[in-house]
Amino acid sequence: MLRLAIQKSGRLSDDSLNLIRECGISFISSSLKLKTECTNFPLEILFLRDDDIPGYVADGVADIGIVGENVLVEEGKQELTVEKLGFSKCRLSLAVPKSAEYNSVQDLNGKNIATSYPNLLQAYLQEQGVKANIHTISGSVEIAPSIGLAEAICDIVSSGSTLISNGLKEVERVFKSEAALIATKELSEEKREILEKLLFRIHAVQRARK
Ligand code: PRT
Ligand code: ZN
Repeated sequence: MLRLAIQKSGRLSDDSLNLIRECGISFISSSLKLKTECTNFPLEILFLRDDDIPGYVADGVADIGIVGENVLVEEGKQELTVEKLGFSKCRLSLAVPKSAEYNSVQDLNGKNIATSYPNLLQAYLQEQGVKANIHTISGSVEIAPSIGLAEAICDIVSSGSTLISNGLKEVERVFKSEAALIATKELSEEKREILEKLLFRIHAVQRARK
């Protein structure tokens, strides 16, 4: 039996479960259960916080998982990637108050930037030769400029409407992300075969969607 970790409840959950269902795999899901065994395929599903998924897969507690590349790369676990899945597309962007004068990323030198993605942001700033102070906060990043915590933020953007409603404008795209299938490094022969079967079905679903 192969163990798959997916997000319990959030932006990845529905698309992750739909993908499994479209693969013809049946299971009973209840919002109270943290794991479920599929009835017609050797797969067990664990429901976790998305941030915990790369660690569980790296440690082999789960064999495979579905997680956003933003979380995966932030946690330094991109080597677990098997393939991109094409949903939950978003970007990690820098934004400043819409009234702020902004010409280039160099304007962020010496500024305070609030983010939940300090590693991705640091790598980007370093590449651009910018030295800024990164303030790591776990949520509500968009309010940081209006409460005086930072002059800029670096957060996930999809439609852009959250930035607009908080009086911010997107100025740089730091990282492009989508959901990815990840797998632990050491899979037994038996589990590798199940993964191959699952990938075969995923590819068929993806072809049918095109
Ligand atoms: O509880 P748990 O820790 O599992 O979930 P979470 O709250 O950490 O994550 P969740 O469910 O919000 O997002 C899961 C994953 O979905 C992220 O890691 C991304 O890979 C992906 N994703 C896709 C998004 C978005 N789109 C998105 N729009 N993650 C977050 N957002 C947020 C963003 O943080 C901002 O607050 O939505 C807001 C911006 O949206 P727009 O459309 O207004 O631009
Ligand atoms: Zn999370």
